[in-house]
Amino acid sequence: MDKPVYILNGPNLNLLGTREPEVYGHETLEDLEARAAKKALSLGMGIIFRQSNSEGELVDWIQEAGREGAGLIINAGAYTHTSVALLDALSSVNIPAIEVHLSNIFAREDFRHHSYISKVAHGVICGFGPPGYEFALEALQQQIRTN
Ligand code: CA2
Repeated sequence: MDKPVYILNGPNLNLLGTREPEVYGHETLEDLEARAAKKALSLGMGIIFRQSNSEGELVDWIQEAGREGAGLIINAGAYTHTSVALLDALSSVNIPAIEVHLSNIFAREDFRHHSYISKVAHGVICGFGPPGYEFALEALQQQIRTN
């Protein structure tokens, strides 16, 4: 696989490991990146791992992934539940996208049960904590191979 897979993380995920460990666990974003990098290496995939608190920056990166990536994994954080802009950006790209959440959003508040981006995601992985990113890499590899 020549092109890298983009792993994009949305607002407040830079705070991982510092607060709310009962919901999001103890791993930091850097730990998560290291975990994803190790898994990607074992699968022979390259990754570009990023986090932003800005919706527009995430839109720019989705467009970049569409031009330069083989696939996309996105944990859009709270924008999952609010952003038509992210839905539109994901709709515009021609690569498979997998939506990931650390927590089980369906076991939480009602407002987290709806995702704008699930409609255009190839699949959704939620509730497994950091290993969810590894599962997503495996799923994405299957998607990329079969397309
Ligand atoms: O479960 C997930 O991965 C979420 O995407 C995380 C978002 C939340 O808004 C979604 O409903 C589900 C929030 C990320 C905030 O992360 C924090 C981490 C540590 C401390 C505070 C926030």
